[in-house]
Amino acid sequence: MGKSILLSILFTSLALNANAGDYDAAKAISVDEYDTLEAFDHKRVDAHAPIGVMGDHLHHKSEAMLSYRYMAMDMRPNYVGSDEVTPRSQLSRPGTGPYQIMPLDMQTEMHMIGLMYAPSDEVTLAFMLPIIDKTMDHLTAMGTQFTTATNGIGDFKFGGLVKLYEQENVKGHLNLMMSAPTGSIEETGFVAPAGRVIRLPYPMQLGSGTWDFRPGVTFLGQKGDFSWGSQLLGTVRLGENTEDYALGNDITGTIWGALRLSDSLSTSLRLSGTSWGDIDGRDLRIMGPVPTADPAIQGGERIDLFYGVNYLFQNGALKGHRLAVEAGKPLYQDLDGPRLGMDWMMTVGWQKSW
Ligand SMILES: [Cu+2]
Repeated sequence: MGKSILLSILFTSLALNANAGDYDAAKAISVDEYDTLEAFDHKRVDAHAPIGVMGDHLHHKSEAMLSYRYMAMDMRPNYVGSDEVTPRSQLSRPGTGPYQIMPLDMQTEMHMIGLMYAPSDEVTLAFMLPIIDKTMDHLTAMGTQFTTATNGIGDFKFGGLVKLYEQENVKGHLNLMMSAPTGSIEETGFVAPAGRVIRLPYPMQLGSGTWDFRPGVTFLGQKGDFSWGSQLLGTVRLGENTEDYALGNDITGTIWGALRLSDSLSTSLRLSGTSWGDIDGRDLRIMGPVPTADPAIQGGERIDLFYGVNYLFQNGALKGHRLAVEAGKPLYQDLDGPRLGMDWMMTVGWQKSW
């Protein structure tokens, strides 16, 4: 069931984008009908997507925007397929089963600094630098617990958003982003059962280690106090990293609708479906009787539902500043596993353009 919903989200965001591309055909409809459509308003509060969506809008020539996002997520419990499993049910004594250590939960916090600049009306350049903080708690077969933590900069993203078309109240663009391997993939930590400092498993590393291409297509529309959008975005790993592996490719489709409650305030609902692959290759320094060290069980798919609020200051010293928050929970997840599933995600952001 979950798989068919995931496929329909991916398909719908693709179909909406493809349809939007055919918008020229709308010129065939009567001028009267056309006149009822107002031009897309780039300044209204819901002209920006829910804050959890990246690369959602273009800027006009010579405009720049600075943004800051704080993102937090909590992962728990463990899943095998779409079933929750207890850590204890997966643990066994050495020699009698694969896992003597199981993750209990994981917290990720990210500070994301973004810069956008439009050299023309057709192209907006975008740059993003994440600073990441990760913590994971574990249970051992002996019944003891221990925690590992990593922090530092993640992978620097850069590229362009290229206008496809803009027709009355509907517009679309291509996302052509790259991710540079600036995040560390050599993070270590003291692992109590090993009794020493070792390289930490894949989910605790800060970057992919590879150059990644992140292509996508985004579509936005407005009508009256309602607005909507969709985005299809993928990650393609270009080669292998220095430790002889590549994280799985991924694809995310998302669709949202927003309601403008006033000039300052809008609220949104968003559905997102993601599918990502297993790790290709393996880091020989990442070992251990723990599922996070097995490259072949890291893939999965998930459907998330988000609720968001956008606020745009209309007066005073903060006029033109945007604040937004979005929080979400999975509706469904199917993980190769045993692997920690998502519990909740949240993004708070600030944006200002000049
Ligand atoms: Cu912007």
